[in-house]
Amino acid sequence: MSNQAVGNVKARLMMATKVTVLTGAGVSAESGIPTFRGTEGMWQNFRAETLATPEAFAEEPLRVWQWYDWRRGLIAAKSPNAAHIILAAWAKRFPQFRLITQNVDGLHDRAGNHEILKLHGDIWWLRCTVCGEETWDNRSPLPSLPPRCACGHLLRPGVVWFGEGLPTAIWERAAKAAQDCQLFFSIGTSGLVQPAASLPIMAKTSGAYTVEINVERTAISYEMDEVLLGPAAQVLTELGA
Ligand code: BJW
Ligand code: ZN
Repeated sequence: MSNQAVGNVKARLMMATKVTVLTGAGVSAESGIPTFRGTEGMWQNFRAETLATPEAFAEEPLRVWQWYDWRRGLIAAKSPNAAHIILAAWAKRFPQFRLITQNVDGLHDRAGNHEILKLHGDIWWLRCTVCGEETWDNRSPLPSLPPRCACGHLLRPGVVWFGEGLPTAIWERAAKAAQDCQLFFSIGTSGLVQPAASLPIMAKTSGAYTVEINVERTAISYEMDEVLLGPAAQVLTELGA
């Protein structure tokens, strides 16, 4: 990451009024939460592709719930890092700031961001598979697995699995936020999972200056105006709150 590249982005930040940020698992890596892909990308020896699916839950709800309960415990013991904290400061700094996240860990909330566009849901919400009732439950571990709704049926994690559609209203707001900004940041995401990975491209084709922050180049780097290579907490600290 060159000083000139950081200087370019800092100058853009000084001028900007409309900023949109998309985050992925890499933003929480420095909090000690594993990412999904790459060499470190493993959750208790399982890949998301094998457990984060409706088929896996239909076949083995207990096994899927054991994985989520374990992850909830791990996340509960971690704290937001400098990257989360700077993004919370940016929400106050820019007249129009939109935060879109693929993360389900709730660390952006804990850092102080509000109105987060959560594309893939939230691990602290549970949803009934039959009546649809949603409950927020941060008990860790959960008292019994798999958890059940008051109506007696299975609860599932309130997250979006492969093959499931994203919440429509949130997706529409995220697409609008990508299309209506001057500066768009893609931070700590591999850019492999759709439709989230299309947001940086939507921002660019709508005229935004696009910046990627990641420890390595990704599937979407070639589309970005600037690629700042480095850990998100360090790069965002250099860009400043
Ligand atoms: C750092 C760092 C540091 C590390 N600092 N950086 C074929 C082609 C195209 C699309 C498809 C296809 N086949 C199927 C699809 C669709 C599918 C998809 O995209 N699949 C691809 C994998 C091929 N998408 C879907 O199914 C989505 N729904 C959909 O498309 O609906 C329409 C539809 C309906 C019916 C049928 C078909 C389509 C839903 C996707 C849901 C994703 N869910 C998960 C699990 C959420 C719940 C949970 O957590 O358990 O979401 S999967 C997982 O991936 C999770 C993440 O949010 C998501 C994205 O991952 P992310 O955040 O990018 O993490 P990583 O690990 O990939 O990358 C981390 C990055 O950080 C790396 O780049 C590191 O270098 C970097 N890094 N440390 C900065 N310190
Ligand atoms: Zn129910």
